[in-house]
Amino acid sequence: MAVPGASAEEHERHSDGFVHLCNPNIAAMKEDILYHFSLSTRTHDLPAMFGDVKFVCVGGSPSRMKSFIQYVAVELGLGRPGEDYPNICSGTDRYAMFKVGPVLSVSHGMGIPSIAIMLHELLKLLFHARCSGVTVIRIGTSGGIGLEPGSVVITRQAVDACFRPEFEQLVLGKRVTRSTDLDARLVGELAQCAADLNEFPTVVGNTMCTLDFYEGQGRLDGALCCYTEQDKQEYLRAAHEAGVRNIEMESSVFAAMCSACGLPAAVVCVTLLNRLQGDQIGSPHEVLAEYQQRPQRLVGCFIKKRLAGA
Ligand code: R2B
Ligand code: URA
Repeated sequence: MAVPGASAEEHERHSDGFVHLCNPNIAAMKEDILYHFSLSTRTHDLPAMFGDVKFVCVGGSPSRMKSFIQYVAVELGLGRPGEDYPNICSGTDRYAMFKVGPVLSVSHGMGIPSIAIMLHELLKLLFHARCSGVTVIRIGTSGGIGLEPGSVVITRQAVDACFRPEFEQLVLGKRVTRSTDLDARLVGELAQCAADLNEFPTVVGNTMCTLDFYEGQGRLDGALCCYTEQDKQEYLRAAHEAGVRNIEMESSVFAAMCSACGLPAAVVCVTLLNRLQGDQIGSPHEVLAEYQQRPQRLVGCFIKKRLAGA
């Protein structure tokens, strides 16, 4: 079953800037428990806590999302270096969430199932909080194809392991396919920020989203491997031919869910290695730590520019 593209009516509904859940059941619920955030509409005043959110940045690790909020607080003149920000989801260790001013930073763990659970609850949180005009950006790490390690990729299109711009999920035992459209205007704005910053190589390209880090990304160094170096090279070169410049594990469902709920979304990932040259991530810790700050710096610049109305 393919879910067709948005109708004119749906488009109109989406362009009012509010979050539109694609679920008629939610409005009828007396209480909505966001279990994996340890938040609820009964015990928390979500509009008061989150109503002013305009930018949501999501990324894999809790510590990276905490350091992002500390970085962005200083950049926006809303905090001092080293200032501490409490984890809003301290009642659970599934995800971590931090906020400063209009910016929310949330961890999502690794892989499609983990980010999908987080996104269901995040989209409902933004809906219950009556947020409007929210932009969502995933900042993360990836493996590059034919790029110098440390390059940043702004995703034009998230594609699956067959290079299709689709996210497929089994719902009630049937295949449901959703498109993985990302916001073209956001891509342009982020590319402009990268050019203004001029601090690291940045490209716009397709991002392949896989179900696994090892065999799913054609690595030869997992516990299982049923192909040769030549097979791997052919696959990665075919991906490159299809416009793929990096590989990670969350972009497709991220794009599909944000787009379905009417939220402009972008994916900005740094590449930790060039997969045409190897599989192991062997750069020193300090080098990798600096690489991981690159998407943060780019998105920090974007938020600052947006808030300045530029
Ligand atoms: C990038 O890095 C993680 C795997 O190491 C995964 O979450 C991803 O998308
Ligand atoms: N994350 C991935 O998913 N793949 C890589 O190669 C590196 C980081």
